[in-house]
Amino acid sequence: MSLKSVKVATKAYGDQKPGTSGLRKAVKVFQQENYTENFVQAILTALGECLKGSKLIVGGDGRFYVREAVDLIIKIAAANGVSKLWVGQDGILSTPALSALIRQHGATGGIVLTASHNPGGPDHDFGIKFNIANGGPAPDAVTTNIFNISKSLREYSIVPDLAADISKIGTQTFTVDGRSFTVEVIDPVEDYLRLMKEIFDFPAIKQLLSGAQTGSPFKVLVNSMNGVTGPYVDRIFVVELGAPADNTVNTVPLEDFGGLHPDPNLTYAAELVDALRRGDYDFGAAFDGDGDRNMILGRKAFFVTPTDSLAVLADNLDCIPYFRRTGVKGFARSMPTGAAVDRVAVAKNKELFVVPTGWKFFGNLMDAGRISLCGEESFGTGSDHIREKDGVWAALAWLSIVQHLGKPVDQILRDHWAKYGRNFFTRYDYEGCAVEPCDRMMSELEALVTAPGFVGRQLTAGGKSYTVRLGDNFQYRDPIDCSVTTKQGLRVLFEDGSCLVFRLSGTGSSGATVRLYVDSYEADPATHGEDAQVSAAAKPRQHRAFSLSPELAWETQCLVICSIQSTV
Ligand code: VG1
Ligand code: CO
Repeated sequence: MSLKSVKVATKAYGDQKPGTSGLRKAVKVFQQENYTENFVQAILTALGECLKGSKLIVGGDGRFYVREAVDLIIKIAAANGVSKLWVGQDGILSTPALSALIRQHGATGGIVLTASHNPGGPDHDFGIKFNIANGGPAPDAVTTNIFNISKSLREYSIVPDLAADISKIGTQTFTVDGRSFTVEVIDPVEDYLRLMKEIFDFPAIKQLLSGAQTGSPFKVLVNSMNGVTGPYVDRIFVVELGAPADNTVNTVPLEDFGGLHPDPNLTYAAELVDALRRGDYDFGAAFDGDGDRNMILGRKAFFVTPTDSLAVLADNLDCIPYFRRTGVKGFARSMPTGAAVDRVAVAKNKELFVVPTGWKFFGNLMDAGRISLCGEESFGTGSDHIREKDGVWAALAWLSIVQHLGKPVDQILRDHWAKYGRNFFTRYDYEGCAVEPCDRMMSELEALVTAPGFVGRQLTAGGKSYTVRLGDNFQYRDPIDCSVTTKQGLRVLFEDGSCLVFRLSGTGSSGATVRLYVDSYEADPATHGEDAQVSAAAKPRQHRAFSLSPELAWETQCLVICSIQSTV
């Protein structure tokens, strides 16, 4: 069938500025006239000379509006001279699977439809993210270009009559403006599964789960929170690794995540935490809406903080076949992430990089072969097998370590702390704040922490004294392309390695979210059994700083400043 593209006049929107991870807004914003069309056109236009004949991967986390968006992307891509799209069946692809597919097919890039851990449904959030040819989120230069194009867009191109069926696996070819345009609908799980099997020793993990290794089954509970990982988890854990079917839950991706907030942390994955507390499971894992975040629990809901998870993985990577093949390169973490991995890097004589928040900052380091493993405190862990963080990969990596060491999760952590000391890490989020007072708070805090004389001050909390080593607004110079990214969060670093960080979130769909990160280091084994949130070292600073209502951004600001000043 021969089809023709048309140009449609549109008015530019001024708010299509991608944040930490793509453009995230309420569904209703994307449903405005031409809003989604404009942004998709801006992404394609930004490809410049690479656009004609380009090949893209398209898919999303199954949330409300993914199908509509996939349909628009197909029609707009066809009109813009894209030659081929690989689309996940029914529009489903986890973020890590999409990253893997870009690399596998040598695609020009990919379009990821997700607002990650933000709730889904007609009254909640949607998002569009562009990933580049290495499989990773577009770096700032690309997203800035997309934003600039979106601000002056006058028209977009579309093939209104192109009807591709994304419910059936197979290839559909169309002739558009005399050119050939192919849509290949693929199984979302198949290629990802193959990659996991190349990375991990599936038979060994299977033996661990079945009990063939130790004489008693190692019982796992995996909760997909009604997000995109469901099909991956069922296939990998039940079909391939032989876990009983009832050891995976919430594995049907739902448009509204069944009303869940698909963010795998102690608050929102309470269902998993409760089940582990009550039951006799050895291991629990939960993932976010798009499958790139993970939470790991041990017996009786023993919580592995992402900061510790990264450090333990770093310490044990060579028990995973992939890393035995590739060798273990350096490690990296985002700036607010606790510094536990830093000590592993020192012990193993590996390079350690500290980058701004957001996975896009790890891509260059991986492409250059400088790092094997990286992570963020926000439940993101991943390696250079792809260029996104990867929830299911993290769970399999943990199972590999448990299998290899022959120790349960809690014991692995205790042994790790005994060897390296422990970082007590906590993050506080103050959501739904007004933008202006938060901006004011950040600029006043910046003045305070960068003032002459701040370095060297003694701050005391809980009877312990901390000397300020550095106060700044974090700036990052990429060691590979030398690009400089400024204003990535206010840091107060102390001489013992403890650290306070304040930053504004870049993933909210409205208003401002203030994040406070507290990382305290304790070498003393007597403290290691404590819960991170009541650690002697961490608690006073956190609670003195933020004892008022989070909605009161201005008061919060006063308190933060008071807390720092009053301890001087
Ligand atoms: C948050 C996290 C950050 C993560 C980002 C995307 O960003 O803090 O570490 O990379 O979400 O995660 P922010 O700007 O709100 O702090 V996801 O799972 O959305 O792709
Ligand atoms: Co996510």
